[in-house]
This record gives sequence, structure tokens and C-alpha cells, in this order.
Amino acid sequence: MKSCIITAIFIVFGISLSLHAFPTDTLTVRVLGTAGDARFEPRVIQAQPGDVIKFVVVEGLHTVTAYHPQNRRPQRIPENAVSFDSGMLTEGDIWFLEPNVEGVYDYFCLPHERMGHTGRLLVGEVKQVPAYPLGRIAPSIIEDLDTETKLLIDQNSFDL
Ligand SMILES: [Cu+2]
Repeated sequence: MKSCIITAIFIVFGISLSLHAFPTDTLTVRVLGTAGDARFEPRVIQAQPGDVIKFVVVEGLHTVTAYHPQNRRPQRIPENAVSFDSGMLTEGDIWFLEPNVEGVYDYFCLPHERMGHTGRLLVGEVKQVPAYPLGRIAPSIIEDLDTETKLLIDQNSFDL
């Protein structure tokens, strides 16, 4: 029993070390598929402010585009965050994003949005998704993101 407690303390200490000793990480999202199978992998990821998100296009023609009025969509990124749009990317392209404002960032791929090619970034400690406007976005597009987000948040609160 005693060793269990010591192990638990060590694990918690280890987590806080990894958060503070290495302030930024590079996280990779692969962009895959060419039509109805177009997808971001992982679709929902957890990052910390200052982390670099590296999008690697494995196949097809895609964009990484924020849900934001600048991209003619409702705003589904934090209030003070800067909109982004990678422009058209093709096989072998790599595109970087460095989110500095905590919160939830929803983004889509211009050619495949209707087919559900969307992704989400959770930056910092996110306990729930804000009540972002849906506008003309099909609810089913966001529902899948919400389901995966809930799993990830539950998993995080279990870990910590
Ligand atoms: Cu796409």
C-alpha cells in the first residue's frame, strides 16, 4: 500500500515536471484521404499555449482553416485568437500552427468540409466546449468533434 502511494506521488510529480521543464512541444497532425475519407489524425488534440502543431499532408489536397469570419464562417476559436488559413496544401506539404491563446479551436478543410473533414485543438486546460455559434455549419460536423472532445476531457481529468 505504501509503495502504491509513493508511486502515485512520483507519477504526479513526473507529469508536472514534463509540463514545466519542457515548455513547448511539437505535436503532429496527419492529413489523410482524398474524398469522403479525408481526415485529420488525430482529429481532436490537446496542446499547451506555445506548442507547435505540425500538419503533415500525407495525401490529397487540403486546407487547415479556422472557423472564423475571416474565412466566412462563424467564430469557433477563442475571442482573442488570430484566425488562420493554410491555403491549399498537397501531398508532402507541412504547415505549422502555434496557438498562444487558451481555449477551443475548431477548424476545417475547405475542399472537404461538407464531408466532415474538420478538427479541433484544445489549448491549455479546457473543461468544456464554449457555446460557439453554429451558423450554417451542419450540426453533424460538430457533433463528432464534441463526442471525441468529451472522451479526451474525461481521460485528462482521470489522469490528473
Ligand atoms: Cu480535406
